Amino acid sequence: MGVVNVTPDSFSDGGVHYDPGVAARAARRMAAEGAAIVDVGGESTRPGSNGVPLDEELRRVVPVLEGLGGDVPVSIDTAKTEVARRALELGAVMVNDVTAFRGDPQLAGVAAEHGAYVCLMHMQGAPRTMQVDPRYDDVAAEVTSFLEERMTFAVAQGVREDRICLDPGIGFGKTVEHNLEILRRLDVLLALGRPVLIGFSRKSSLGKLAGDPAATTGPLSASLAAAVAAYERGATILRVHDVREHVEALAVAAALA
Ligand code: HH2
Repeated sequence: MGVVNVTPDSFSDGGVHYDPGVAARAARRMAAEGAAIVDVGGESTRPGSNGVPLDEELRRVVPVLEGLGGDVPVSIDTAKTEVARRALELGAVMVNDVTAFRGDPQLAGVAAEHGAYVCLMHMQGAPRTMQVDPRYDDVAAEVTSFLEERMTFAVAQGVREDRICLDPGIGFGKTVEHNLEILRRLDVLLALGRPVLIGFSRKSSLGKLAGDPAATTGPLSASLAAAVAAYERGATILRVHDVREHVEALAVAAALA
């Protein structure tokens, strides 16, 4: 899954794809490089962020979807029903909601109506404060039971279970150690029987592990290592900013598997 952030302020690529033409070209390039799906988002969820109003989010993402004209499989990264509805009408095939339908419960019904794929992600707290002091007794078990409950909710709203993938939400209310523990014990989440998506690409934990305690992003080298490790532990969807490099790394990992 390639990432196209149509935002001025995303943590690693803010502003790069803010122009809709540039964003659509990036999405096409990612698909050509081997991304099976491209995740288009108009709202940064980086630690400390406050969110954007509906009209601004629509203004960012709608021209990108129009520019793609349904040529590239698109996942819409949003927690807002209206944004998801417009995106699905314009050909998006998946809804990626980092609130797992808690932000806007009606979003589930809209995804169901369109027969869309859905990604449900775990987050402790909200982006503005989630990294202040995240705590768990057992992070793998707590993330898994949360996602199991959200999956039950989604299915009750009409989303087909076989359309759902689950994401432990790397960096969303989690310390470096929590993120590592989730990957080490990914089997706990995999036991729910749904495909697992991991988004470790460029996240600050990787920069910290690579030696900079004040890092706010992580390098490509560390992102590749995390993606391969996640793949080897059973993740089948990797959300990444640098598609070509990840496709190459994962091709080698797959050949060795
Ligand atoms: N991470 C980000 C955004 N959306 N969605 C899922 N399912 N999983 C993730 O790990 C995930 C996500 C944050 O990364 P990015 O989009 O690059 O940054 P920002 O939120 O600052 O736009």
